[in-house]
Amino acid sequence: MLKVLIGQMDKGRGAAAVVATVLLLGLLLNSENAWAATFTVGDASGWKFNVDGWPEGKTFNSGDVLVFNYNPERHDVAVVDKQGYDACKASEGATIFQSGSDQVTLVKGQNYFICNFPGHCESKMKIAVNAL
Ligand SMILES: [Cu+2]
Repeated sequence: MLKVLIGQMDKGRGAAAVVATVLLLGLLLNSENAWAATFTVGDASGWKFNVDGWPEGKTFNSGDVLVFNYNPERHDVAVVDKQGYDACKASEGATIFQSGSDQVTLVKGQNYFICNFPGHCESKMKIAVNAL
């Protein structure tokens, strides 16, 4: 009975639904990538002191990519939360990028980054980015 139902009544519709779902998912996943913007933090100046005002006036979306350019012998990029941002302190086990040309994908909501070298975050080497 079940076999008959699936075999004769729902087979075509079920297959079509699966195909449609796969196509839709593919579109959604692709469109996010296709529409993602790439921002160079600090623009031509790069990731440096007093960069904290750089996000002002810009609109960021989740999936957008921030590029941090800097000399890896002098700086790094630590992913922190609001507390770490305000206190200029990365938590233990925090993700720290240190290639000198890091690409970081924004997540929805607030994204906080600081330079984890002593004193640098205090010298405004930090950004808070809100992604829609
Ligand atoms: Cu630094």
